[in-house]
Amino acid sequence: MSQLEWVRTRRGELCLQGAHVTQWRAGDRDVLFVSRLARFEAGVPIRGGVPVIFPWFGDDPEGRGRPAHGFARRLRWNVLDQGTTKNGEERVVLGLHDDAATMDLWPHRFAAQLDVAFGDELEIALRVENRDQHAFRCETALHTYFAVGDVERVALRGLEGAHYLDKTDGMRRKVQPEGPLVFAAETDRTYVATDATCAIDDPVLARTIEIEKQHAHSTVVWNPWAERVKSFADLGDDEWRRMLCVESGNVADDAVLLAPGATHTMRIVVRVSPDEGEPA
Ligand code: TA6
Repeated sequence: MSQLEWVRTRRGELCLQGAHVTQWRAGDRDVLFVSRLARFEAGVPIRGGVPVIFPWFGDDPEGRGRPAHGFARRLRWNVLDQGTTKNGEERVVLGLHDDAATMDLWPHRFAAQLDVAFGDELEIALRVENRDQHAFRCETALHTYFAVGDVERVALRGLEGAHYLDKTDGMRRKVQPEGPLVFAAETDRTYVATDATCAIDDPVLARTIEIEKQHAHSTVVWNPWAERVKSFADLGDDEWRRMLCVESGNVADDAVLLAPGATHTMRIVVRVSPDEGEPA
């Protein structure tokens, strides 16, 4: 089994496969969830952290059996740059471009770049460039798994009034009522046309995780809950309670159409309060 390659910094770490951030600490506490059953094997997406989703979100839109959530999270990205910014953030820049294998799956020339800054905040930017002679449409997302004390006790703010596609109800279009989103069952919703900052209020861990989006108009909210979690070999049956996916990107109605030579960059900035600063 080929060993995966990692970049480890003082505040976080990422795997070159998938340019996959698997750890970021605010103070001395982890903010991201990674399953204890995650498989760290070549070609297998890591269950947790921040999977990079490109060029499609969800199941193969053409129904040809291509990998769910695209191929970017299964491939090895290259480190293009690494260093510490003047603000003391540890920055890693990774790149992926088309090759024969990706062309077989998706017949478009592209270059993708992920720019990660581990600091008092976690900043991740995903840039896609159309390197082809024709336009293409793609979906991009940062499928972030957040660690929570108990998903039945958290509240998610920011999506009030937004329209969403409910995957647990045949992708029916609905409108999020006023008030925070609370969780009592399997939840799998794609909110569209909203660039609102979201916030997870977690009374058990006594913290709020804020997810600011830039040029990302979709938020996907997912928790498999107690039954569906059993269908995931790389998730413990009890782990649904300690995770919540709040995923930022441009999917469904918000998919990105890129002309030849055009680029699109989406970004998230994750903050945790109360500010726990550097560990003593
Ligand atoms: O983002 C939510 C979702 O699309 C769920 O429907 C579920 O399939 C989840 O992603 C995990 O997908 P994965 O391919 O990583 O097992």
